[in-house]
Amino acid sequence: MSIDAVSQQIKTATSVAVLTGAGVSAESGIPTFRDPGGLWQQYRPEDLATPQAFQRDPRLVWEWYDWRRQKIAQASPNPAHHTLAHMEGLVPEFLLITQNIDDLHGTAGSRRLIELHGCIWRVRCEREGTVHENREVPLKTLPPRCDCGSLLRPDVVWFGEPLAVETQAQAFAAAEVSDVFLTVGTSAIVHPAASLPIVAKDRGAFVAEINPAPTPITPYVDSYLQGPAGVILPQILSMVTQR
Ligand code: BJW
Repeated sequence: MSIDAVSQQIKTATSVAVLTGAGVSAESGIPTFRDPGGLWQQYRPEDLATPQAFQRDPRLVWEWYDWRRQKIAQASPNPAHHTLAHMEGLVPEFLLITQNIDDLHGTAGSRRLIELHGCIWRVRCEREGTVHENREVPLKTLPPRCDCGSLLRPDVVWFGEPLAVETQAQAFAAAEVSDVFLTVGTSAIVHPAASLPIVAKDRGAFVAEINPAPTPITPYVDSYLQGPAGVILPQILSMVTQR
């Protein structure tokens, strides 16, 4: 099915939910995880994105996050982020569910937004569990510490950790009631996020995928639009806003 068909579905929808992944920020110069040259080709997730890795070597983990913070700080939202920010005003019920921690959707103006895997600009005290914003780039002290003396960690979700209960519930509730569900720039292999399009499809939503490469869910979607999000999403928006 074509861009036109997806646009028509959005035009008549009451409820639209969108799941985004690292591919949405690729055109802003932020590396993805699993593409050729992606982060997981250079680094092992076991060394950098698990609670065990942080316990073993908090400095190493923070050096990696500090490097990523520097890259993200220099990046700007691209047409995919801007289009999704615009789209939330066109549909009665809209929720943008991102796996990205870079806050580029927020910077682009998205407000009906949930960050499933946390945010790189927040830190959490290991002892007290308190969370606060920290945008210092680069960080002066590695690893950073809380006023209480305990280690601070990035407020992100690592492998083997549960997602925030309320955030996950909101995402699944939106998938269940959506008329249209878009999955954009994600390899759709990390759960529970990867279950969202399947849940939406099972509940009767029209599911469309935007990605230059097919993923494990491509055979199940109603429309696979092959290409970069920064090109395809603006084309969809332009058709949705056409009289
Ligand atoms: C473009 C493009 C362009 C390129 N335009 N597109 C069920 C089955 C099997 C395993 C599990 C399961 N349930 C849970 C698990 C275990 C695990 C998991 O899913 N493992 C899989 C690898 C198999 N899940 C977890 O551990 C999760 N926790 C959990 O389930 O807890 C349960 C629990 C309950 C109670 C107690 C304890 C536990 C947590 C997952 C956390 C993921 N964390 C990371 C890193 C942290 C954040 C960070 O530092 O950034 O999150 S991993 C990494 O993968 C990151 C991403 O958010 C996530 C998803 O990746 P994404 O976004 O899809 O990126 P890529 O690179 O994979 O794909 C990019 C795509 O873009 C590609 O398809 C390109 O083609 C495309 N693209 N350019 C559009 N221009």
